[in-house]
Amino acid sequence: MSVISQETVNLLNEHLNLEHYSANLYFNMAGWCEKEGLKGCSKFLYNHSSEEHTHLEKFREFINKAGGQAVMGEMKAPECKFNSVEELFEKIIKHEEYITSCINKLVSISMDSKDYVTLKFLEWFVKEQLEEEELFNDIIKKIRILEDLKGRNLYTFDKFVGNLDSQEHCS
Ligand code: OFO
Repeated sequence: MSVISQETVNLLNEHLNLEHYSANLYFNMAGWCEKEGLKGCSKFLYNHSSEEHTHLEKFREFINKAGGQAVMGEMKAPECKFNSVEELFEKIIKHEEYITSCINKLVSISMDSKDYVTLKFLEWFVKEQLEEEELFNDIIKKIRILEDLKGRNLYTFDKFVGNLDSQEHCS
Protein backbone atom coordinates (compact mmCIF):
# COMPACT_ATOMS: atom_id res chain seq x y z
CA MET A 1 0.00 0.00 0.00
CA SER A 2 1.51 3.29 -1.11
CA VAL A 3 1.20 6.55 0.87
CA ILE A 4 1.52 8.51 -2.37
CA SER A 5 -0.15 8.00 -5.75
CA GLN A 6 1.54 6.21 -8.66
CA GLU A 7 1.33 9.51 -10.57
CA THR A 8 3.38 11.17 -7.83
CA VAL A 9 5.85 8.26 -7.80
CA ASN A 10 6.33 8.79 -11.54
CA LEU A 11 6.88 12.52 -11.13
CA LEU A 12 9.33 11.99 -8.28
CA ASN A 13 11.21 9.39 -10.33
CA GLU A 14 11.45 11.90 -13.16
CA HIS A 15 13.07 14.31 -10.78
CA LEU A 16 15.34 11.61 -9.30
CA ASN A 17 16.67 11.13 -12.83
CA LEU A 18 17.21 14.88 -13.18
CA GLU A 19 19.34 14.83 -10.03
CA HIS A 20 21.33 11.98 -11.56
CA TYR A 21 21.75 14.03 -14.73
CA SER A 22 22.99 16.97 -12.61
CA ALA A 23 25.59 14.71 -10.97
CA ASN A 24 26.79 13.52 -14.39
CA LEU A 25 26.83 17.05 -15.81
CA TYR A 26 29.03 18.35 -12.97
CA PHE A 27 31.25 15.27 -13.28
CA ASN A 28 31.88 16.09 -16.96
CA MET A 29 32.41 19.77 -16.20
CA ALA A 30 34.93 18.86 -13.50
CA GLY A 31 36.79 16.67 -15.99
CA TRP A 32 36.98 19.51 -18.52
CA CYS A 33 38.34 21.86 -15.83
CA GLU A 34 40.94 19.31 -14.78
CA LYS A 35 42.08 18.93 -18.38
CA GLU A 36 42.42 22.73 -18.63
CA GLY A 37 44.60 22.80 -15.48
CA LEU A 38 41.87 24.40 -13.36
CA LYS A 39 42.36 22.27 -10.27
CA GLY A 40 40.27 24.50 -7.97
CA CYS A 41 37.21 24.45 -10.26
CA SER A 42 37.68 20.75 -10.86
CA LYS A 43 37.75 19.92 -7.13
CA PHE A 44 34.69 22.08 -6.49
CA LEU A 45 32.72 20.49 -9.34
CA TYR A 46 33.63 16.90 -8.40
CA ASN A 47 32.42 17.70 -4.87
CA HIS A 48 29.26 19.19 -6.33
CA SER A 49 28.70 16.11 -8.44
CA SER A 50 28.85 14.02 -5.24
CA GLU A 51 26.39 16.41 -3.60
CA GLU A 52 23.94 15.85 -6.46
CA HIS A 53 24.22 12.12 -5.77
CA THR A 54 23.03 12.78 -2.21
CA HIS A 55 19.97 14.56 -3.70
CA LEU A 56 19.21 11.54 -5.85
CA GLU A 57 19.50 9.33 -2.75
CA LYS A 58 17.02 11.53 -0.85
CA PHE A 59 14.48 10.98 -3.65
CA ARG A 60 15.21 7.25 -3.69
CA GLU A 61 14.74 6.96 0.04
CA PHE A 62 11.48 8.93 0.08
CA ILE A 63 9.90 7.14 -2.90
CA ASN A 64 10.67 3.70 -1.45
CA LYS A 65 9.63 4.66 2.09
CA ALA A 66 6.30 5.93 0.73
CA GLY A 67 5.63 2.53 -0.86
CA GLY A 68 6.71 3.33 -4.43
CA GLN A 69 9.74 2.09 -6.35
CA ALA A 70 12.64 4.37 -7.22
CA VAL A 71 13.63 3.71 -10.83
CA MET A 72 16.56 4.92 -12.92
CA GLY A 73 15.61 5.76 -16.49
CA GLU A 74 17.51 6.26 -19.70
CA MET A 75 19.69 9.33 -19.59
CA LYS A 76 21.10 11.62 -22.25
CA ALA A 77 24.83 12.18 -22.00
CA PRO A 78 25.65 15.61 -20.58
CA GLU A 79 28.00 17.84 -22.55
CA CYS A 80 31.70 17.59 -21.79
CA LYS A 81 33.32 20.34 -23.89
CA PHE A 82 33.17 24.06 -23.17
CA ASN A 83 34.60 27.18 -24.78
CA SER A 84 35.54 28.86 -21.52
CA VAL A 85 35.12 28.66 -17.77
CA GLU A 86 32.71 31.63 -18.00
CA GLU A 87 30.49 29.66 -20.37
CA LEU A 88 30.63 26.65 -18.07
CA PHE A 89 29.41 28.57 -15.01
CA GLU A 90 26.72 30.39 -17.04
CA LYS A 91 25.45 26.95 -18.04
CA ILE A 92 25.42 25.84 -14.41
CA ILE A 93 23.29 28.76 -13.24
CA LYS A 94 20.81 28.16 -16.07
CA HIS A 95 20.68 24.47 -15.18
CA GLU A 96 20.06 25.18 -11.49
CA GLU A 97 17.32 27.69 -12.36
CA TYR A 98 15.71 24.92 -14.38
CA ILE A 99 15.98 22.49 -11.43
CA THR A 100 14.38 25.12 -9.17
CA SER A 101 11.47 25.47 -11.61
CA CYS A 102 11.01 21.66 -11.58
CA ILE A 103 10.96 21.57 -7.76
CA ASN A 104 8.46 24.45 -7.73
CA LYS A 105 6.25 22.54 -10.14
CA LEU A 106 6.34 19.46 -7.89
CA VAL A 107 5.43 21.65 -4.91
CA SER A 108 2.45 23.12 -6.80
CA ILE A 109 1.20 19.67 -7.80
CA SER A 110 1.54 18.40 -4.21
CA MET A 111 -0.34 21.42 -2.89
CA ASP A 112 -3.13 21.04 -5.44
CA SER A 113 -3.58 17.36 -4.58
CA LYS A 114 -3.26 17.95 -0.80
CA ASP A 115 -0.33 15.52 -0.76
CA TYR A 116 1.17 16.84 2.50
CA VAL A 117 3.74 14.11 2.94
CA THR A 118 5.36 14.88 -0.44
CA LEU A 119 5.07 18.59 0.26
CA LYS A 120 6.97 18.13 3.53
CA PHE A 121 9.64 16.09 1.74
CA LEU A 122 10.08 18.78 -0.91
CA GLU A 123 10.62 21.52 1.68
CA TRP A 124 14.33 20.61 1.98
CA PHE A 125 14.78 20.95 -1.79
CA VAL A 126 13.09 24.36 -1.90
CA LYS A 127 15.66 25.63 0.60
CA GLU A 128 18.50 23.79 -1.10
CA GLN A 129 17.74 25.39 -4.46
CA LEU A 130 17.81 28.83 -2.86
CA GLU A 131 21.27 28.07 -1.49
CA GLU A 132 22.54 26.59 -4.74
CA GLU A 133 21.37 29.54 -6.80
CA GLU A 134 23.01 31.89 -4.31
CA LEU A 135 26.26 29.90 -4.45
CA PHE A 136 26.43 29.93 -8.25
CA ASN A 137 25.30 33.54 -8.51
CA ASP A 138 28.20 34.48 -6.21
CA ILE A 139 30.57 32.71 -8.60
CA ILE A 140 29.07 34.57 -11.58
CA LYS A 141 29.49 37.88 -9.70
CA LYS A 142 33.15 37.04 -9.08
CA ILE A 143 33.60 36.42 -12.82
CA ARG A 144 32.05 39.84 -13.56
CA ILE A 145 34.35 41.54 -11.02
CA LEU A 146 37.43 39.96 -12.55
CA GLU A 147 36.08 40.85 -16.03
CA ASP A 148 38.61 38.98 -18.10
CA LEU A 149 39.34 35.41 -17.04
CA LYS A 150 42.82 35.12 -18.47
CA GLY A 151 46.29 34.67 -16.95
CA ARG A 152 46.48 35.92 -13.36
CA ASN A 153 42.70 36.53 -13.17
CA LEU A 154 41.98 32.96 -14.17
CA TYR A 155 44.50 31.75 -11.57
CA THR A 156 42.80 33.91 -8.88
CA PHE A 157 39.35 32.71 -9.93
CA ASP A 158 40.40 29.06 -9.85
CA LYS A 159 41.80 29.51 -6.33
CA PHE A 160 38.59 31.26 -5.23
CA VAL A 161 36.36 28.46 -6.53
CA GLY A 162 38.67 25.77 -5.13
CA ASN A 163 38.24 27.28 -1.66
CA LEU A 164 34.45 27.27 -1.83
CA ASP A 165 32.81 24.45 0.04
CA SER A 166 30.06 23.09 -2.18
CA GLN A 167 28.99 20.70 0.59
CA GLU A 168 28.66 23.23 3.39
CA HIS A 169 24.90 23.66 2.92
CA CYS A 170 24.29 19.99 2.26
CA SER A 171 22.68 18.39 5.31
FE1 OFO B 1 21.95 21.29 -7.91
O1 OFO B 1 20.65 20.69 -6.65
FE2 OFO B 1 20.21 18.97 -6.96
O2 OFO B 1 19.93 19.19 -8.69
